[in-house]
Amino acid sequence: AVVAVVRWRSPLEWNGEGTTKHFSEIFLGRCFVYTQIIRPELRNKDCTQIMAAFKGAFISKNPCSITKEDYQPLIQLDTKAVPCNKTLFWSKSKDLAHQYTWVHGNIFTLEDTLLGYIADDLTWCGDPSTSEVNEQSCPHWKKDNCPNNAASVFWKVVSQKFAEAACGVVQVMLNGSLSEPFYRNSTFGSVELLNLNPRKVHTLQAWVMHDIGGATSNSCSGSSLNELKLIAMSRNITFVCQDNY
Ligand code: NGD
Repeated sequence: AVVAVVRWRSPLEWNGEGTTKHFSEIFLGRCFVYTQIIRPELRNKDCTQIMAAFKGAFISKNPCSITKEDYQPLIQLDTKAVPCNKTLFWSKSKDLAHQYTWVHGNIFTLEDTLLGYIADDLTWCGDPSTSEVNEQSCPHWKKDNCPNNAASVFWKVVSQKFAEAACGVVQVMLNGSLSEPFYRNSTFGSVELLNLNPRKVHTLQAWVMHDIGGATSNSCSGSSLNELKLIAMSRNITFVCQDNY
């Protein structure tokens, strides 16, 4: 007799939270809100196609071996660039940066663009043994020694594209209540800053914000901002800094 042994391999276990519950519904909901209501000029975008391209990057794959190429089909579906002088980067100041762009209405962070808007605060990963998302656990970007996880690679790819497309004056909001408001290994320091195109971007304007009630400081004249200034200048980009705008 032939005995078939069916081995059911369960998804790998990781130290991070699993894929956000109702991921597909949230993804499609956000995509429709963005393309139908926030930017109706994008109303002809196909959200189902965008989600298929997004999932195609990581579904059924080892969640620690995701590559930038995996996200290329997705990137090619998002074509709308931010107008010149309207790009805002941030580092360790997400909430304030988003409150600012929300109130201002005509300045854009990555999360005010389609893919950033859809993915912000979501968690996702796949598993080689299934074509579903892994809702049990996903690699933790610090605890799992897994730098090429689905989310980190995604943010690297979209941050790079966002920076490459910037033009004119670009702005960055930094957190002056930290000892290193500019941190070279952050996404801003390691991806966005280095992918600004000096032929298109003439000035980098830094806004260094401090906690209200915290110690007053003038971070713009400190060593951390000086490091940023030197990198900008070496790339032929004029650097301007203001504390507590
Ligand atoms: O290595 C990581 C990592 N480091 C920080 N964070 C990380 N997530 C990973 N998967 N892997 C998380 O990203 C952290 O919890 C923050 O919520 C967020 C940004 O980290 P932060 O504050 O250190 O700032 P970064 O300079 O690294 O990145 C912010 C800039 C900003 O101009 C956006 O255009 O880079 C763009 N971005 C990068 C990563 C994530 C945005 C996001 C986002 N919306 O979650």
